[in-house]
Amino acid sequence: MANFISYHPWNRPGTEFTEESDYKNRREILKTIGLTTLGLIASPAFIQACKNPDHKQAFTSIPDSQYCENCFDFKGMKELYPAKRNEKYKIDRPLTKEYDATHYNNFYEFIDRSDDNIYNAYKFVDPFENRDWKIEVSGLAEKTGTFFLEELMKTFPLEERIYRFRCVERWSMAVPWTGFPLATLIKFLQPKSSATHIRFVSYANPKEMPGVNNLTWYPWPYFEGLRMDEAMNEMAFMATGIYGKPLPKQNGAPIRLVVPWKFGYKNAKSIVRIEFVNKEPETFWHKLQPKEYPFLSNIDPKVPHPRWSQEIEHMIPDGEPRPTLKYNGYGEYVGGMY
Ligand SMILES: Nc1nc2c(c(=O)[nH]1)N[C@H]1C(S)=C(S)[C@@H](COP(=O)(O)O)O[C@H]1N2
Ligand SMILES: [Mo]
Repeated sequence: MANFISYHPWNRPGTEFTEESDYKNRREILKTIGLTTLGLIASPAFIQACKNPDHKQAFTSIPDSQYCENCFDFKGMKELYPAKRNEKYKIDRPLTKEYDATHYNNFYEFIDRSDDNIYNAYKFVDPFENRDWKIEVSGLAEKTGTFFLEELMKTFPLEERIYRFRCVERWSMAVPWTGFPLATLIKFLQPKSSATHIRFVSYANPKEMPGVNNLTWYPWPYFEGLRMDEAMNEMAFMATGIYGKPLPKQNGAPIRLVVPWKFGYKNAKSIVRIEFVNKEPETFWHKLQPKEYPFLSNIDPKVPHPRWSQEIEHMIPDGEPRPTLKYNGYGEYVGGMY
C-alpha cells in the first residue's frame, strides 16, 4: 500500500492538511512527519486516502479481542455492555461502520511521525495505559477529589445513544455511544451556584503518546470546556463505550465527552480532570487559533470556518455529502440555550 497523507477527497488542494492548525503549524507538522514538499499533498495519489484498503474492509463489527486488549477494565465491566439503547435519539442516516469510526480518528496525542496519515491513531495507541483510571475533580463543587472511573461506572446506569457527529473539517459519522449523561455526573458532584462553566482536561504523557512527545508547539494537555447550562443539557454525554463495547483507545478511552451539536474538537477524549470554574475557560484550539475555534463552536451551516464553508459535510469513509444541519440537527434539544 502506498503511503498517503491525510486527505479528504472533498477538500480543495491546499486545504486538506490544515484542519485545526494554522499554516505555520501545518508546515511544522509536515516537517515533523517528513513531508517537506507541499507538492506531495496535492498529488492525485492522495485522492486514494479514504479508499485505502484498511478503510474498505467489509466487516462491520470487530471482535472484542481486537481492541479491548489492555483497555480500561474491571471486574464486572463486561456485564455493563452492551447497555440498553435509549431510543429517544434518532438519526437520519445509516450508522457508520464500526471499523471506520474506530480507524479514522482525530487524536493529536497519537500523531506519529512515521505515518503520513494523522488519522491513524489506532496504530499508535498500544503504549497508552488506561487501567485504574481516575478523574480529578476540583473547583467550585461540593464533591471534589479523586474519583475512580470504575466506581462512577457502577454508580450511574449506562445507556446507549446513537448520535450524529461532525468534525469542523467536515467529516461526519453516526455512531452508538455507551455512557451516561454528563448532567448525571454533575448532579452527583454538586457544583456551587457560583460555577458558570466546566472544564475538561485530557490525559497527556509523552512516553505513551507520540504526538505529545513530538508536536511540542501544542499546549498539552488538551483542554476544553462548556457553559454550565450546556453541560447540564440532556444531550451532553460522557461516553465510555462505542458499538456496545468499551471505547477503544483511539476513540478516547476510557472516558470522553460527546456534545453532538458542537464541532468535534469540543469532545475532549481520555478525560483525567474536571474543574468547575466561574468564567469562560480557555480551550486548546481556541488558544492556538482564536478566530477559527470559538468557545461555543455550535454547528451552523451559515457560519463558515474562515478557510472553508460549513454548508456540506461528508460521511466517512467515502465522503458521501450531506447538508450540514444547524446544531447538527439537534435544535429541538439545544436551540433554546442560544
Ligand atoms: N484529547 C483530545 N481530544 C480530542 C481530540 C484530540 O486531538 N485530543 N480531537 C478532537 C476532534 S477535532 C475530533 S473531530 C474528535 C474525534 O473523535 P473520534 O476520533 O472518536 O471520531 O475528538 C476530539 N477530541
Ligand atoms: Mo475535529
